[in-house]
Amino acid sequence: MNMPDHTRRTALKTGLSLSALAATAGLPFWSKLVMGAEDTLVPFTDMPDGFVAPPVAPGAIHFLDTRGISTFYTPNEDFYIIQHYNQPQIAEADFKLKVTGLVNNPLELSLADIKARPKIELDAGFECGGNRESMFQGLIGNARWGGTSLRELLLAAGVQAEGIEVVFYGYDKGEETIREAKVEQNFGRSLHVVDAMDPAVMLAYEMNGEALPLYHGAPLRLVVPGYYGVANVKWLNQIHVQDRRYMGRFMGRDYVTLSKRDIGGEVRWEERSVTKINLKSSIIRVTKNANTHTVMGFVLNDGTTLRSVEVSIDNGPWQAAQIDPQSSKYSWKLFTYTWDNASAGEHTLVSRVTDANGQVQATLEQMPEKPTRWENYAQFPRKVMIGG
Ligand SMILES: Nc1nc2c(c(=O)[nH]1)N[C@H]1C(S)=C(S)[C@@H](COP(=O)(O)O)O[C@H]1N2
Ligand SMILES: [Mo]
Repeated sequence: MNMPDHTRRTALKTGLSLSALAATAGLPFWSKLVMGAEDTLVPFTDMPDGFVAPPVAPGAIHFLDTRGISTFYTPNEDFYIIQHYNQPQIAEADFKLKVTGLVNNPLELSLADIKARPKIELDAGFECGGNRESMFQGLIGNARWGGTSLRELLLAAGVQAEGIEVVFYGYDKGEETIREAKVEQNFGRSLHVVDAMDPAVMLAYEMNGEALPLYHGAPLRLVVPGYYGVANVKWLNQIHVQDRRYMGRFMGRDYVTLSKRDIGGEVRWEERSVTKINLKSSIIRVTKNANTHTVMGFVLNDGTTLRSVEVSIDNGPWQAAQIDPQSSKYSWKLFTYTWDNASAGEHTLVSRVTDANGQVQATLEQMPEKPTRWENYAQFPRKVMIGG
């Protein structure tokens, strides 16, 4: 097989099968993402008329119109925005990051101190744990993050043997009612020390080559590749190492998925924190160019190597889609599928992703019973209307 070197490298890096990539060799994948003058959007009939994504505004949430995704990196201006308290503006001179608790060398670092440390860069895509079908999966984005290694910082601080939990506090805060008490708390999330020591975890001050924007946590945020958005603490202010679980709102009460599952042979209702991204794909756009239709979508997961992404039309056989060769371990993976001979009328399209362990994206019927709204990773059938 004749394959350019960089394609082969990408294949090795992402673990995608060479045959899946071969289909894309020769034609740059991005050219399929960008809508040309000849391309028209095929209307989804499952989308309400006049559906619009909310614009970016101070204090507001923003999700993107996934039909418009046309680049591997989400532009900073369109990356989704979620915050649960305020959006604190921290002057660089006032910013500090404290490392406290069960460490041999407590630290207090300025932004300049952090930027003086060795720089790492990594592509990571994520969605909010509350992303869902009703907003057509718009709480999503993929960016190149630049910053410094959390692991190296923790090594410099010297985590003591009893330190098992690393807590990350933001500058933002709000009032919480816990039992009957009203208290002020900062946004907080935690990682087990083993997960915090993963070399991919980063303290990021750059997003797509620019200074981290205010709404995305300026000047410094945590990025935990392969985790849902909630793990990526924005406006980071303090890292605290302790000898027990952190049970704050966003670990212990909110962003907690209740589901019925098999726990070692016993069926139990279980609550678990939203952490690693479940294996998920979704179709987000269909375009028409002359007689050819192109179906496009994304995959997100926790970084496990993928085996395939497939599309089925009107419950027909699963057909292999092509995955963007620019994809890397923790990025989103955009895919396209060329749909030949689409007949006039309404059609149902669905995608599914399979990972290298043979795990297949579940259908809604196969999902564990789950009364909470977190972690919506079921196959998402879409309906389109092909004109006559
Ligand atoms: N400090 C702080 N960090 C936070 C949050 C927050 O409210 N405060 N929201 C979290 C949630 S729920 C999500 S989905 C992501 C969103 O990141 P983004 O706005 O950069 O897309 O930030 C996470 N980090
Ligand atoms: Mo979120």
